[in-house]
Amino acid sequence: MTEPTKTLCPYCGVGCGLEVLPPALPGKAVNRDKEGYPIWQVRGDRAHPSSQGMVCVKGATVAESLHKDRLLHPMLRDSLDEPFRRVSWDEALQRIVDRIQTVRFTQGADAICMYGSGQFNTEDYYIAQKLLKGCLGTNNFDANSRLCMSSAVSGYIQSLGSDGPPCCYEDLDLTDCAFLIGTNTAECHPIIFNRLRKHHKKHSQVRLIVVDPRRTETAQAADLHLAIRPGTDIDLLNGIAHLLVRWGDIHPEFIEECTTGFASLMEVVPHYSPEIVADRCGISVEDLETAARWWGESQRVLSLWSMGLNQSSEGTAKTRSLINLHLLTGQIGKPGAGPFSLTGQPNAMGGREAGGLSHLLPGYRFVNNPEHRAEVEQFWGLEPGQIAAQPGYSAWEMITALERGEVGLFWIAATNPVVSMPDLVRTKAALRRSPFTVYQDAYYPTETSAYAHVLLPAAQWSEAPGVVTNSERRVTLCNQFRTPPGEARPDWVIFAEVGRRLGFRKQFAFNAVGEVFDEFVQLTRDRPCDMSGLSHDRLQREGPLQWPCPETETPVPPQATGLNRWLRWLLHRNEEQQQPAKRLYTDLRFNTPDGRARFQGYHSRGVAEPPDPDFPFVLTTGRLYGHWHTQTRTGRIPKTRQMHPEPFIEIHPRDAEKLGIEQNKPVNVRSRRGSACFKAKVTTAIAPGTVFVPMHWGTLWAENAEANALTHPEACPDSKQPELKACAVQLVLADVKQAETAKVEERSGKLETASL
Ligand SMILES: Nc1nc2c(c(=O)[nH]1)N[C@H]1C(S)=C(S)[C@@H](COP(=O)(O)OP(=O)(O)OC[C@H]3O[C@@H](n4cnc5c(=O)[nH]c(N)nc54)[C@H](O)[C@@H]3O)O[C@H]1N2
Ligand SMILES: Nc1nc2c(c(=O)[nH]1)N[C@H]1C(S)=C(S)[C@@H](COP(=O)(O)OP(=O)(O)OC[C@H]3O[C@@H](n4cnc5c(=O)[nH]c(N)nc54)[C@H](O)[C@@H]3O)O[C@H]1N2
Ligand code: SF4
Ligand SMILES: [Mo]
Repeated sequence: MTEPTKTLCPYCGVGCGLEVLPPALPGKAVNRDKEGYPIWQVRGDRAHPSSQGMVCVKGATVAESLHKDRLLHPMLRDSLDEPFRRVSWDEALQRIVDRIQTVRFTQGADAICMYGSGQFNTEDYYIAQKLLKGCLGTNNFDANSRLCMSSAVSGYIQSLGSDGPPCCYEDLDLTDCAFLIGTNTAECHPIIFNRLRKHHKKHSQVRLIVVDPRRTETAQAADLHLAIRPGTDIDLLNGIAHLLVRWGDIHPEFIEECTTGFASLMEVVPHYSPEIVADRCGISVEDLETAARWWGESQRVLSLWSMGLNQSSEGTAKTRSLINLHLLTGQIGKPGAGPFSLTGQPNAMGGREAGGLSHLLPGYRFVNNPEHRAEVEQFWGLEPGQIAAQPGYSAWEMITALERGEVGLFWIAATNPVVSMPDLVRTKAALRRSPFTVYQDAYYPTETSAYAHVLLPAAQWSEAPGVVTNSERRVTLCNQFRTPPGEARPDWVIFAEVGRRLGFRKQFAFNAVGEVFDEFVQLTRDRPCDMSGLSHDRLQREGPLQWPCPETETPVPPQATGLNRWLRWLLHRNEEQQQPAKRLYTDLRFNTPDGRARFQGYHSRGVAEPPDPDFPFVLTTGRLYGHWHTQTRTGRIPKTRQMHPEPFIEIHPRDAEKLGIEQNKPVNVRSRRGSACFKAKVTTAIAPGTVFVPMHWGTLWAENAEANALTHPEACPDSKQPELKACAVQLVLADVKQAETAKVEERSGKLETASL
């Protein structure tokens, strides 16, 4: 019998285990796609603890995307106006190395920038950090996680002392009250949602609250849907805190013994009476009171959040305001409770562990901490002072540095910024100014390849082994089961080769990816994300494991002696139910110097670009169930493509009527930065005054339907995460004739007339 290969779904941060079998099994017909191409067979891995055999449509169909339109060879050109010519790896890499040396010695190392991705494996991330931050001495490595998780990272760090979601998926089966805010879990983390939904259906006392300006599929399953105005989350969260305090539904012992900064919250909370909050959020006082009552009376409150909070000009304040509620009520460090950030990409977590943002170093360390720098320099065999003391550029700061002509080499890998960055008019103009852009991707073309001087073919999921961490801190080894097409190479192999050619032979003397992982985990020793007990061999043998996973598991020292009776009881109860690493903070000691979690009260500032008479609508953007980001995979799979064949704009019937907009008629949408045109989807699922467009359609997949032609780059001052969830737009009924001739480009290269 053919043994299946164990791996993980390469899409979302749920991290469902997959088993993969070859297209041809003995005695069975060859599994083929519609075009007759043999396709590997994918099924859920029942032994994977995170997903227990479940998969959604994206995981089930992923194998159909692997062979289409791949970038097969390195390609090169001297200017963006020339065609690419195929070159050898040797020529491409030497060109990059020569350019790096020129830039280092003329402009300085900080003129080199790399923009990576939560779709790297942990080993890719780690090697990139070693190359950029270590050997080259520039912290200009940032990832698309900046557009995704960085407000959750800064919120956790500031409130709890370190990054890392404290919860686990079992909490979905144990909670009494699930509070989902700014997350369309049903479409974006479907297997998590299924698990929660099952628990909710089975136990009538379990409450499900969803906070989202849109009546999403997630909201439709809720007992209470709070359709707040975009950007009013802090008002709502402070409003709930106000009522919890007023009703005495708080946990004084927890606050007293386990937290600091309560006074800071109390300065803010009195200003958020139910009437004021209901008015600002556009909800009823009754609904607000219901939410607060359910939070207050539940034994176990679990909150889930994702981009509706993170992608905001006050993203850190939003995530901390949510964590405040958990601290106020002691809803953390116990089963079924806690603030649970759902990670977007498959390895956004691993990226954080490996230090893959421009202010981080491996092992949850910080660039601006001299001890952390010294530890890493010593470990990497570098001179003291080689790691720069200042954080590097964030994703958007790389764009502005390009605008100023300060970047000599821009290296993009495993992300498609010409669709996913905010303000695409500016982004594209900045990329056109780049004197030398390397683009390392699995597919060709993508929207970004048009802006590259060098294209490097990357081996993707299925073609290179590596480790990935999912939202519940569970680390899975993804095994290779296909050979890379053409000359494609794994990302870490490419980075390591460049490192060696630059003269750092000792630092990049790896023979196998398992050695890279072994080295990386040493840097996590005694850190909050301790993975020193993990190796590829162990993960192969024992299956996926959660961190912290120290090399020698020392029993947790009894912390309970100084605590009062209530806390001792809680601890004892937890210990009985716990496996180590299942949940963080079960000893109620946080990763701050004094072991206490920190309250911080914030006033809401609202969105960075509020609507006004010229741009009267708030545009919000997001995702659809069947598509993944910029469609490099899901656009090439018939099933997912048919689920969502074309872009659209959601608009409330009242607004549509006012503007004379009819169902399915084209609408021009303009912001201060750019414009786009979408078919109208008139629906009461969106509130009046707000419109929604999906983020998935770049110029390869539809004409003039880019969400990010409209968005702006204003970002949270702490997390530097741009506000992709709100900008001001105007809507104008489009000239139907003009729209009818709009073309949607088929990936096969044909042009077909869209039925706009
Ligand atoms: N199908 C699918 N699944 C995915 C992905 C994908 O591309 N497709 N991508 C993955 C990635 S990388 C990510 S980051 C996650 C994202 O997962 P989610 O965050 O669930 O997805 P989004 O659709 O971006 O946004 C979530 C919701 O935020 C709401 N929202 C907008 N503004 C506000 C606001 O001001 N307040 C509140 N409370 N809510 C607001 C939107 O209406 C939307 O329903 O999904 C992951 N899973
Ligand atoms: N308006 C708006 N914009 C958004 C968002 C939003 O909600 N609204 N969300 C933001 C968020 S949360 C995210 S995460 C980003 C996502 O945005 P992107 O990162 O731009 O989206 P992807 O399409 O996932 O791009 C991944 C690229 O990596 C390639 N790839 C896949 N596997 C590999 C590999 O192993 N190696 C290499 N080298 N390449 C590989 C794929 O072909 C693809 O081109 O978008 C952000 N932009
Ligand atoms: S829920 Fe996420 S990880 Fe699981 S199969 Fe679907 S896309 Fe893949
Ligand atoms: Mo994301």
